[in-house]
Amino acid sequence: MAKKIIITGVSGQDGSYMADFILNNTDLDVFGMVRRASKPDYSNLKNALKSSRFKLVTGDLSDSQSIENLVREINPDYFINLAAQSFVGASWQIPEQTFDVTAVGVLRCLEAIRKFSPKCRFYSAGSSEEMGDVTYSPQDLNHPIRPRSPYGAAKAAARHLTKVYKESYNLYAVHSILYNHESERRGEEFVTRKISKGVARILTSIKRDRAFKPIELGNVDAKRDWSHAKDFVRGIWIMMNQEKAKEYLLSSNETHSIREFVEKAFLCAGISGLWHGEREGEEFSISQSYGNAVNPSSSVLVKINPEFYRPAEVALLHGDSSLARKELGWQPEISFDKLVELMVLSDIDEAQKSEE
Ligand code: G4F
Repeated sequence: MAKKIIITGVSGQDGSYMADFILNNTDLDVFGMVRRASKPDYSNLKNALKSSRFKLVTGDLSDSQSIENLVREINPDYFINLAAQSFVGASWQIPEQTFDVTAVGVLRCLEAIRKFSPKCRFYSAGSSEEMGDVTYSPQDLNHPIRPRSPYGAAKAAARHLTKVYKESYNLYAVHSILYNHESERRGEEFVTRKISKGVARILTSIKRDRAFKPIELGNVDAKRDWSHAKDFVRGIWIMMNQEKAKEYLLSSNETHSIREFVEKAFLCAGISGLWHGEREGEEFSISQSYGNAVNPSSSVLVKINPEFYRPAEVALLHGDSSLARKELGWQPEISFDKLVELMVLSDIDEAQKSEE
């Protein structure tokens, strides 16, 4: 009989790439958990839904009964939790819901596994947001936990819970620190996708000689360690198939500012810009002539909007994934430049199709 895996958050970026990876590289049956929704969005699951080994099941991390029922009925060999309230910015507006889903949700999964399927291997995605106000760079697993957001605090709690359950009940339970990971499937509220979608929108306007509005961003000096999500799901699967459960950290080992992401993203669309002005008045404007194509009323590509500042910012994230590289033989295959290019070209393609 084929082995079985439950993946939570399966319609999101990480969950859908994980489902694709498992379907393409193993013969496991995949049970993708989704929340009930009146207008479900399964656009990331176009590939997975074609497979007879893929099944959608309904469950909710905030509902222990639903998790217990799924674990009891499916009796999975693996349970990969990629669901969360994952938008850091929103975690100040909905702190309780963030903590309930992101921290207590992990506890509900661990309890269900302990009670009904103790041999099942459990994984839960942790975050570099747990590092928060960093004290050194690059950060490794020894870095102190200093979260700066309700989201980061929830992920830190989930990390402790996973360790406690692993040690108390001898479960194969892994929480790994994941630095930022993006893709063409990234949610549009995250800064990278907001930029790549904005670049595609602006390019379309320039080509059609239409005026355009700039992309509005918050703190462009924050630095992040970005990888492609596909590289991370591969790393997670390697972690899940070791002799012993162990915590790892996945990162590109590079750090880049939002500012740099903006510059590269516009260059991928053939648009070069220059920063000018200071603080809230800073703008990124077109630095070259596009002949008649540029409407003189719109040359500002990016402007700062303090509305997108956070109550507390994580200024710098820069990971050190040398342990995972050494012990798991893992390393990212998609560079930062390639990641930016993939995202921008995919959004340009989408923008062009929607104009046709
Ligand atoms: O893209 P972000 O919203 O991602 P953030 O906060 O780093 O969190 C992501 O990575 C974590 C791992 O480190 C995950 F755990 C988490 O689930 C998520 O995937 O923001 C990145 C940076 C921040 O410093 C933010 O202040 O971009 C800055 N930023 C500047 N302007 C903006 C904007 N972020 C967003 N979302 N929107 C802006 O307009």
